[in-house]
Amino acid sequence: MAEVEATRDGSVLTITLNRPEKLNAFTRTLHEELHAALEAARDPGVRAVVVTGAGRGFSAGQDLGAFSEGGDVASMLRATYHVNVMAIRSLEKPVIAAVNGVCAGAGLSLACACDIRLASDAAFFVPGFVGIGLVPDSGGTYFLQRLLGTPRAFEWMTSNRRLTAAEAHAWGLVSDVLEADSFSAGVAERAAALAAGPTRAIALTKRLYDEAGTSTLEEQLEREAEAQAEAAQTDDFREGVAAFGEKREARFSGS
Ligand code: T3D
Repeated sequence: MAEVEATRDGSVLTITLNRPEKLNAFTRTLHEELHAALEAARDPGVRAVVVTGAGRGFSAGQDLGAFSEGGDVASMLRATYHVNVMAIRSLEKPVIAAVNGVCAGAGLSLACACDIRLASDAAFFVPGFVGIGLVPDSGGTYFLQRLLGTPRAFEWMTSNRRLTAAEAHAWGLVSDVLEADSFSAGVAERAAALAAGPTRAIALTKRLYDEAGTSTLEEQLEREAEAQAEAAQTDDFREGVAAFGEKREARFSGS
């Protein structure tokens, strides 16, 4: 059975981490299959991506049975987690982490690398790393610092405290909490809405927010001007303006 499954529904690609008996903990194979699925997500017909987990877990992070103790940990991280985190960030379309359940360690980092996090009310979040004497990796310091601020991120990641979905929402770690029973349907609705949006403008917005963290105001104003010049050349911009004038819903094509 594949450790990652990718399914297409219209212009939404859903990538499911699929080792439910181990809470979708990462193995080499899972990394490789996730990478292949993220490559497939580059297809122009895909306009929104969902990453989720099978069973009661999103992901419990590194498979501790396949742990690289004594091995070259840094090289392993570079060759696996880094590649997939960068693939998500460079993907020119929105990526939703649909956190269906347990989310720990590098699984938490992966969720934070996504553009939007939606949580099931059955989900919970555990730092994990400190529990086994490690530091947050796979972007865990980068993304959590930006999402939560340094004091809260540091306190949480060094406490190993289990956070409920409601607490994660109150902290701003997830955008919304949906009922477990209707979680898949709720995620599908959000993903379809994003996929029906002006895909190029959404991609440019993603890039602008990534750059904003390290830009000066002057640099960022210039980047916005350049991105807007690009967005203004799209069919979706023409359609958006026409739809406004005709008092109807815009029908964006993603071009
Ligand atoms: O060198 C390197 O690899 C560096 C890279 C590091 C990246 C990291 O992600 S480090 C952090 C690794 N993750 C963890 O430390 C979390 C370990 N898991 C847990 O603490 C707990 O399982 C959870 C808090 C996530 C969930 O607890 P609970 O009670 O809901 O479930 P459980 O009963 O502990 O787990 C269910 C099964 O999944 C169980 O298997 P079993 O006994 O039924 O056969 C458990 O062993 C398995 N499982 C859970 N997490 C992992 C795992 N198996 C392998 N690796 C795991 N990470």
